[in-house]
Parts: sequence; structure tokens; C-alpha cells
Amino acid sequence: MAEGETLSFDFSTYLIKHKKDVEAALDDSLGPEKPEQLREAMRYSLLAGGKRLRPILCLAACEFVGGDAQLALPTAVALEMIHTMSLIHDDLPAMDNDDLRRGRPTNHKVYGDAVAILAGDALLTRAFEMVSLRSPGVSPERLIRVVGELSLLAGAPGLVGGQVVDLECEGKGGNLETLEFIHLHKTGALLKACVTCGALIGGAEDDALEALSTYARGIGLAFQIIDDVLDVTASSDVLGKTAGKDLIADKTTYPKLLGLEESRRRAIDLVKESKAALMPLKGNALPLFALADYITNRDR
Ligand code: GRG
Repeated sequence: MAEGETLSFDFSTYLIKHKKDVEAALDDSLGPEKPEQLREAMRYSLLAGGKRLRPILCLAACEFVGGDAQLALPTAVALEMIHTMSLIHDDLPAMDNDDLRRGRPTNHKVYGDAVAILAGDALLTRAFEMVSLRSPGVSPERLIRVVGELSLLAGAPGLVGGQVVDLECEGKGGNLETLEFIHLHKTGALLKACVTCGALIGGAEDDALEALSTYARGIGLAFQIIDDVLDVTASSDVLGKTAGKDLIADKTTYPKLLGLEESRRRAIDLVKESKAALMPLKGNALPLFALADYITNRDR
């Protein structure tokens, strides 16, 4: 499959369709849980919009290996729940201390710190429920592998580990090696799990899983590099979150270490490498190529 073929793929129609499915599944995923305040706090952040890049990546990876994307929807929802939980916790005063997310006040600004922490906890645990108890039609063997991937990505080997190193490095400076560690764990691990879990639900063989992991590593790093760039170049209005935070918190970022142009170039190179990893495989890679391009071309 040639890279240039991306041109003949209608990405916008693809995104609209998958996003619609994801939004409907997210809406369905929060049941009549009590108390009301917890339910509201969970819904407030989960249904606040967002690009839905992670669930769509999961569905695209499932389809790429020949699977039925409908069967991967509960896992796609689970991944967006984990992402949303990480945003709620990241915004807390003890972490990045932010008051704007997805264009609205952060969860703790509306519900208070305690409920925001608990809403995040409830979304994290609901994610595991979505996979283990609410994924009809998928074999237990595949589901247990997905549960394993989710537990690795959310814990010390993934999000939590990356976040701790990120917080430790604030104001201290850091080199490219540390920065790559933070990005691969704090951001890359979740994107990798999206691709891997979608492929597992679709019944991927080991060679496809390996190639998809390489693809995901590249787009994960590229995603966070562009996030760092946008923090410098975009406005809070467009981003829906506070711009310029990295400078204020004295974070080590790609633009700080390499400059804006070199950072962008690095992200584009990573996306090229990501696409190359999929070339030898059978299957329609155009959606995954287009999603990779979207990561570097995005403005928010
Ligand atoms: C408590 C288990 C547990 C984990 C939480 C707080 C934390 C550990 C990790 C922080 C992870 C984090 C917030 C990374 C930043 C990733 C990032 C760039 C998010 C923005 O993603 P977008 O642009 O946002 O896709 P939308 O709103 O479009 O979904």
C-alpha cells in the first residue's frame, strides 16, 4: 500500500461516521448510577466533546486487521474513559492545576476536588467493566488480553509512571531522553493501547500486532510533540484548554529543546516511520495513514 494513496480516501466522511458511533456509545455507557452528583460529574467530562481520536484509532485498528468495528466499540469507549479520567486528574490543583478543558471549566472547578477525583476513579473502573462485562460477541480470550493491555497502560508502566516523571521534572530542565520517556508513557502508552486493543478484538496475528505497535509508538510521540508545539502557537480559545501552560510551569518540551521548526519536522518524520511500519501488511491502511496525518496537521 503506497503512502500517496491517502489522497483517494475520504477521511472526513470516515471521521464523521466513526465519531457519531463513538458519541452514541459513550452516551449509552453511563447507566443510571447513583448518586446523581457522581453521575453528572462523570457525564460532564466524558460527554464534553473532544476529538475522540483514541476510540477512533481503536476502531480503525480493528478494521485494519479484518475485524468488525462494532465489536470493538465497548473497548473504544473504555479507552476514551481512561483518557477522560487522566484529563480530570491531570487538571487537579495537585497536578497541572488547570481551570479550562474541552472549552469548559475543569471537572474540579464545577464539582470540587473530591468529586472530581472520584468521578475519575469511577470512569477508570467503568472502563474495565466495559471490556469485561459489556463486550458481547467477543471471546473471553481476546477480552482478557485487552484487560491486560489496559491495566499496563493505566498504571505505573504507563500513564501514572509518565505523569510522575513529568511532575518531578517541572522546573528542573531535562534532556531529550527524559522527555521521550515522559511522552511515551504519559501520552504514547494510551495511543498504543488504542491500536493494540482494537487489533486484538479484531483477531490480529502477532506480526500485525508488532507492526501496529511500531506504528502506534511513532504516532504517540508525534502526537505529544504537536501538543507541545500547539501549547506555544495556538490560543486557549482554539485549544479549549489553557495555552502557554508549559512555559509557565517551566516544563521540558520539544519546542524548548529543539525549537518549533525542528519539533514539527521530527513529528512529520515519526509519522512517516509509522506509516512505513504498516506497508508490508495486508489490509486497508488508509484510515490509519489518515489518522497519522491528522495528528501532525491538527490545530487543536
Ligand atoms: C489515576 C490511573 C491514573 C492515571 C492518571 C493524570 C495522569 C495519571 C496522567 C496524565 C496524562 C495526560 C493528561 C497526558 C496528556 C495527554 C494529552 C496531550 C491529552 C490531550 O489529548 P487530546 O488533544 O484531547 O486528544 P481531547 O480533548 O481532544 O480528547
